[in-house]
Amino acid sequence: MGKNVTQKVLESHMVSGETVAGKECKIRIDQTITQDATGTMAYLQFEAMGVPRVKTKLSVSYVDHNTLQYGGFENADDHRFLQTLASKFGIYFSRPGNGICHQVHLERFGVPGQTLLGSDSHTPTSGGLGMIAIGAGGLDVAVAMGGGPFSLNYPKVTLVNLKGKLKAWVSAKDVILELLKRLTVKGGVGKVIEYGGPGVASLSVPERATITNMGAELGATTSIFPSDAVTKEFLTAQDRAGDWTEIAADADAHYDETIDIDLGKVVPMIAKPHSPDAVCKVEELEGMKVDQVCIGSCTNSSYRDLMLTSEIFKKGGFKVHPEVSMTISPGSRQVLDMISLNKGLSHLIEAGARILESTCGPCIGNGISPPSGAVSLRTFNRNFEGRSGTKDAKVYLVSPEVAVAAAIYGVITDPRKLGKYPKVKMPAKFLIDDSMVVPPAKDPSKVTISRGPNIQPLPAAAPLGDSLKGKVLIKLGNNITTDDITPAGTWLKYRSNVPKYSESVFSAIDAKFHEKAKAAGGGFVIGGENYGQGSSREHAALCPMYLKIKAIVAKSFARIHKDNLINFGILPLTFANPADYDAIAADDELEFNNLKAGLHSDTITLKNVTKHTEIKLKHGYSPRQVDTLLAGGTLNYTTAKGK
Ligand code: MIC
Ligand code: SF4
Repeated sequence: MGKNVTQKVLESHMVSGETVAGKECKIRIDQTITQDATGTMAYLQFEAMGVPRVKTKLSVSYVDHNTLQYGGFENADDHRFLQTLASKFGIYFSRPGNGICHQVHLERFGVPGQTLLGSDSHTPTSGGLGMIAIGAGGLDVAVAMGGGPFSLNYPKVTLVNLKGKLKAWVSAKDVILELLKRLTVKGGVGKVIEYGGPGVASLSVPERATITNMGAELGATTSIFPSDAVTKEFLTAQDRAGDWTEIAADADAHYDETIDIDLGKVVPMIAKPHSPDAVCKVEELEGMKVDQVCIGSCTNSSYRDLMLTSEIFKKGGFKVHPEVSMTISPGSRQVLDMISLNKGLSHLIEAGARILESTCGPCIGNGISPPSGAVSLRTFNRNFEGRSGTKDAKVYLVSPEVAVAAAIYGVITDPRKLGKYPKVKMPAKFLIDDSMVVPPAKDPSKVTISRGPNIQPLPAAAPLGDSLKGKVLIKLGNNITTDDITPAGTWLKYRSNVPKYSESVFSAIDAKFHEKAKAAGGGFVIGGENYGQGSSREHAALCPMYLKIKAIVAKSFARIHKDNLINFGILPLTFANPADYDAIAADDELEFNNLKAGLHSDTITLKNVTKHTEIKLKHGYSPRQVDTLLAGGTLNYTTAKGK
């Protein structure tokens, strides 16, 4: 039988394991990326491994999250640490201002057919180029930089069969919002979403990247497009024609499931607060007053997106509505430079838009928090409650077309009412200037790593005993995000300081959580479905580990977070019978006995001492994961194995 694109790339990188969906396998990683908010921990872990130079084909350390460097020395110190460390260990360093890691990587480094592992959940953006690009915790990325393989459950492959062509005022964002509506934030778990069919050829690489980027919101392992003539054209325009290879699914390729989307039938869509899958048609919300519009983020900040925005303002002679605050963050310095040279930027400034740096900015709650109770329309990928920095803000996710229409009229407006749709041509040649990417030092012995006081040593986990006892410190509902566990925004500057950052754990839900956990000497957390969705930040495991949380019992887990918990020696356990979720309350005293036997057999019995009941739990760990947990996490496990 023929192979699909996913199988072709995965199987050419297979190190061990079976190509059977759900079974653990190991793949070789060609490239890695990190960003500053996850990078410091990843590199501290890499350093602890004692490998003198990275063993990948290419590793890039980006600074794009905390570029404002506000309120003190912390971020700037972190950036100095990252730059010196990159230089010493053979890593390229993309300086603050060069752009958002995923956009820059797509433009300048991604290679069709290769594998990419990144310490950011939107790493699948490069799937738009035909890469298998996976988001993971920093520790997994550190292992890959050291030449170790990446372990994952071999995925099911879903074909999204595209036919037809998008109509005017409808764009790639609407396609992925349509999929989120159909599949929900759990719909992609354990799967690679592969795009195929005759409609693929009508989408440019940046449009494909908008779609693969938000595959992260489906919970998918990754998303991928074939590498075709459109890919070749894009790479040629980036002066990288030599990086292109064709990757197409065989005519008789097998897929585990197929979803059909007629691009011609997709209409402008919008995700309502507070979940990327709360999607409806824009026309259903027309007329709602809008206070803020933000265009940017790794989802929608390409040359095409910004030129389109600019052209809409220019052609219609429109201005930003006086009651709307509109911001634009270009995805990369290349985008910013190009729109400034062709005057696209001037039209945005003339229209009244506020121009921000080429960085994540408001997407991660770094500034531009909306006013109380405000409605904010953003071209971003996440609208979790409080992520914008304003707890009661109502954030909606939209395409650039829908964003501009709202910025002009001050109310949610179907963009199809804006008249003639401007055409943005992809440039035949992009402006190439890699001078803000610093290559590593030729002589590493001359580089001293700079460490400011914000860089605190990594906390260590203890090996797992045979029994655990403690209280339920908090009981939570479904779809708890890693933003809920370890928030970003004003806490971001403590990403390199785990003792301080642990004070943020669950702070938006229970401000006293960390004090309670410390007073109890640790304990347990109960969660619902899809616990730990969203960001890949391993701090959502590291900080609870620091607070001595020993196990999380939930109905189900998001992939990256489950791996992060195991990496840091916390047991992610699921209810054998999900109804047992109701049999545990906050403050109940729990006991786990015979853990070692249970870990080897996939059945663990939990005693609810308070309620005098017993509950059966499952875990589904691979033998490697069992050994990792017994050792107290990946660092202990690899040290013990002498790796
Ligand atoms: C995000 O979009 O939530 C982030 C910030 O990029 C995270 C990484 C982080 O928390 O540092 C992600 O997506 O993994
Ligand atoms: Fe940055 Fe937002 Fe993309 Fe995360 S989702 S990498 S914060 S732009």
